[in-house]
Amino acid sequence: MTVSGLYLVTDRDLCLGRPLEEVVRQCVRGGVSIVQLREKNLSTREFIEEAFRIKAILEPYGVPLIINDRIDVAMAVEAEGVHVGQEDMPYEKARALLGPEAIIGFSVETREQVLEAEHFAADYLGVSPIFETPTKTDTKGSWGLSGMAWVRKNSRHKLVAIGGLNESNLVDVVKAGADSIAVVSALCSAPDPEAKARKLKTLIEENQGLKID
Ligand code: TZP
Ligand code: MG
Repeated sequence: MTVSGLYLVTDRDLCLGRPLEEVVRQCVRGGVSIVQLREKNLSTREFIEEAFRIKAILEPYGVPLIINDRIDVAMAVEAEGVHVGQEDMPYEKARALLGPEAIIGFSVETREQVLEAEHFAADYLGVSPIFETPTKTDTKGSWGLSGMAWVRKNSRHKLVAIGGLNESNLVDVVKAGADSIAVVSALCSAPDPEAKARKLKTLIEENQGLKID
């Protein structure tokens, strides 16, 4: 599977009171390519039950399910992969547990981490955050467009950009080298997630050929 297009990262608290499943269903109808289930407050049991429900929604569309952080949950529901941050399970351990076929994404917040990740066969790097965002505030600065371009030049990996991205700025991020654009609030809090997903996906696809080298 190649990492590209529009990447939804979920946040149930930003769904304007709508069930998360409904928002995810609308997003995949609108053309989201990958979904990461990100849950910070559910019990393990609830997380697994939720992951099974989301997986059932994604399967008919062939959209892979990525579980944030929790290797055990990913294994329990046979998700396609996991996303791990710098404070989570080390990449090598996650790979050893999940095997060669799993999609494993790895967050990078500094230049040192990008260079270190060259040693890992990660399926993508999450370039995090591109811009400051109220959705996640425990971040160390932000990459900006010039940082994104630096990562593109210095990494062999597929790059998923995340943080403060929406229709007003994602074209610049694609041109700076992102293979995929990940969003939380732009989709979860959209009045019409399906229409918004369609719009963002089209913008990404229209501009993917215009990357600055
Ligand atoms: N990781 C880095 S920034 C972020 C995550 C999960 C949140 C991005 O949220 P939004 O609403 O798309 O800015
Ligand atoms: Mg994490």
